[in-house]
Amino acid sequence: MSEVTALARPLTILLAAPRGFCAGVDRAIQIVERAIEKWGAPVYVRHEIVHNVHVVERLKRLGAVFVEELAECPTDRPVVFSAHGVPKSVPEEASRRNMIYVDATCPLVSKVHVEAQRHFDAEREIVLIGHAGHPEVIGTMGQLPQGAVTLIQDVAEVADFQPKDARKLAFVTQTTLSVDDTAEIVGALQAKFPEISPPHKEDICYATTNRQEAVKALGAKADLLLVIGSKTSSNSIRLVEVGLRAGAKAAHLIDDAHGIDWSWFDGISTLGLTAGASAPEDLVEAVIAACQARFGVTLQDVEVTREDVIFKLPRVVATAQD
Ligand code: 0CJ
Ligand code: F3S
Repeated sequence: MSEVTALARPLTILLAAPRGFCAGVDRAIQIVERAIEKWGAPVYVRHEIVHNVHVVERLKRLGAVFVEELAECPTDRPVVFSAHGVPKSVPEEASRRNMIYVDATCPLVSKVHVEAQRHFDAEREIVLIGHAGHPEVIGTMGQLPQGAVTLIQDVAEVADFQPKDARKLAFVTQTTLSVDDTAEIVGALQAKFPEISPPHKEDICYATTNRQEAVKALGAKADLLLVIGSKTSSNSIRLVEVGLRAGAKAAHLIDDAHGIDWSWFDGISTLGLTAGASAPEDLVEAVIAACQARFGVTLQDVEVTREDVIFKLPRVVATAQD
C-alpha cells in the first residue's frame, strides 16, 4: 500500500442506481448523431437536445447547430426538435417551409400530448401541473388552442383556480416533477374538484420516479450529496431537493468534477452520488476518480430497481444510410 493510500482519509461513496441517461435522452442524442451521419453537417437542433452542457458541446463538435427558434434555421438543412417536445405550431411551420425535420420528443412526453388532446376532444378543461417557462410545459400547452390548458405550479395556485365546469375537468403533468410535491398538488385538486379526471397512468416518467427513489434510499446516510447535471435540467434540480428532504446534510448540483468545491468534503465521511437523466456516465466516473485521488474511497451501490426501457428511433434515422 502506498504512503498516500495509507494516509488518505476514508470516504464511502453511495452510488445511486438508477442514475443518468434515461431511454428518452439516449434516443434523442442518437437521433442527432444519426441525422448528422445521414445528411452531413450542419444539422440544426431546436433548443438544447437535452439540458446538459457536455452533451450539447459534444454534438456541436460533431456538426450540430443549436438554435432556439425554427426561424433561425435555413430551410435547406434538417432540423431536430428537442426531447422536451414542441408546440404543434413548430412542425406545422417546418412543413410549411418544406423543411426536413426529425422529432426527438421523448415518447413519454408525446404520450402526455395525446392525453391532453383526448381530454380536449372530450370537452374537458385541462390543468397542467408543471413549471412556467420550461420547454416541456410550452410544448404541452402548445398542443391545444390558447386558453384550453391552465398551468398550475403549486398548491396555492389550486386555491385560486376556478374552472368553467368542475365536472368537466382533467389534469396532466410535466414528466420530470418531484413525485412528492406533485402528489400534494394532485391531492389539493382532488379535494377541491372530486370529479377531476386523472391520467390513465402516471405522467411523471419512470426515469424521474426511479432516480428520486434511489436518492431517497441514500439521502439519510449522506453527509453530502452531489447531483451531476446542468443548471437548466429540471429533473436534476429535483434530485437535489429530494436528497435534502430525505436527510442529506448538504447537496449540490454540479456540471462535472470541476464544479466541486473540495471544502464541501471537510469533516464528511459519506458522499451520496447521482446524475440527472441528461448527464452522461463518464462525468460520474470522473467525479469518482477525483475523489479517489484525494481519499481512500469505498464504493457502495444503492440500487432501488433496474431499468430496461429502450425507445425505437424514428424510421427516417433508424438506418443512417437510407
Ligand atoms: O423533459 C424531458 C423529456 C426530460 C429530458 C431529459 O432531461 P433534461 O435535463 O434535458 O430535461 P428537464 O429539464 O425536463 O429535466
Ligand atoms: Fe423521457 Fe422521462 Fe427521460 S420523459 S426523456 S424518459 S426523463
